Amino acid sequence: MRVMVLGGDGYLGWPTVMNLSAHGHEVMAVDNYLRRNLMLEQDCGALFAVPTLHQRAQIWEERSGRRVGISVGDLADWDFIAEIFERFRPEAVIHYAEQPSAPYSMIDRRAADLTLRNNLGVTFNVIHAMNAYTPDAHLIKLGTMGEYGTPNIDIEEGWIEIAHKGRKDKFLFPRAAGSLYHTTKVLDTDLMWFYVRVWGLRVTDLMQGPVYGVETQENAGDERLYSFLNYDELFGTVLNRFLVQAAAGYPLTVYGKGGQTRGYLNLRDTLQCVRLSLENPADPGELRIFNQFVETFSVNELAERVRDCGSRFGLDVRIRSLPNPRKEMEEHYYNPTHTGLTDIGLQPTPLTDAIMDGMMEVILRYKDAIVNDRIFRGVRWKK
Ligand code: USQ
Repeated sequence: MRVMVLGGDGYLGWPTVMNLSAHGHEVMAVDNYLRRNLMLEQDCGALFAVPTLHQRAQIWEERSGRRVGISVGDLADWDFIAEIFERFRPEAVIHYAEQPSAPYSMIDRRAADLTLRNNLGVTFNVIHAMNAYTPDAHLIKLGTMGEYGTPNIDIEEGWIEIAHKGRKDKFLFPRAAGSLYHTTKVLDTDLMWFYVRVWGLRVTDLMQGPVYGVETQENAGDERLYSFLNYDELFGTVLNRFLVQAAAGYPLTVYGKGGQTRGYLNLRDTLQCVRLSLENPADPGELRIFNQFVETFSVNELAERVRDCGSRFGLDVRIRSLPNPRKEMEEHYYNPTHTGLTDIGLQPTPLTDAIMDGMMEVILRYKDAIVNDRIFRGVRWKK
């Protein structure tokens, strides 16, 4: 298929570009380097330098013999997005092109404004570009499990049937996001649901949990094709952060009581989920929602697993509870359904000791590049 990957430079975007290319799809990666620029602006460099998109495409072509298209520009700009849609005419669009950090969105008014405008503005333009140029194409949009929050009932896969005063209907599962970033994903879902109803678009919305990992089938052994490995408070996800903290001898930064439970998945499984969604598309007029994670852990459980991993490498890993800079429940019920992706073929990659040790080996190679000051700065949800 002809597939456009929006946000093709990101932590998930670039591995997706290579994965789809390796599976024979014709891929165009689009990005405006927003994440790179925010990392520069906030002094949040990743653990190792990552080549530009054009350089990555060239390295990928040398390695695989496959060519991917690159387009650098801002998808919030209608002229730019209209031009690339008209030229490439995608059969499917994978939309990752959003400011992805919850803490970034909570820094101040300016960061919140950028997050809101960018995320909603891009989703809005993508919907309009698809309707104008490729109305039959399939939109695969990255949402987040954080759209649901942590309700005291089981979380269904996107939808819930409600019986009320003797009548029944199906609704989007109630949302209660925990940051402005997560709230933009809720608004994205509503925007897409509206246009699915009125224009009959076909959409898959992936409610993804925090991702960990760096090596995939396509980049194994070639560090030039690795994804960003962020360990800073803004752009690093918790397990990646804890492994880097362990390598640096920095006590693991458990926020509050550490009972916060989320659904996690390996980067390799993100690639499977996105490709399976692509190859088994939603129907026209359907908003299909999958809960995209493999297993749940509390922050305390992850910290203990990282401490055990560290001891296998002779590291003395300490765990420290910090006052929680976020506003979130630290002890709660959490039982989300997640059968949709396994039904279409996901083969989960659980978090084994071997997987953790593989990540630790990569991180230890770059141990000297870790800047401790980047690890914690305490962006508070409420000032
Ligand atoms: N946490 C700590 N210590 C840390 C970092 C995080 O205790 O040093 C805790 C957080 O308070 C939270 C949990 O670990 O309870 C997960 O935090 P995270 O930073 O890994 O994840 P989050 O900010 O929720 O965002 C990440 C991605 C985001 C995605 C989301 C899925 O950055 O793009 O949407 O995971 S979910 O968490 O299910 O909403």
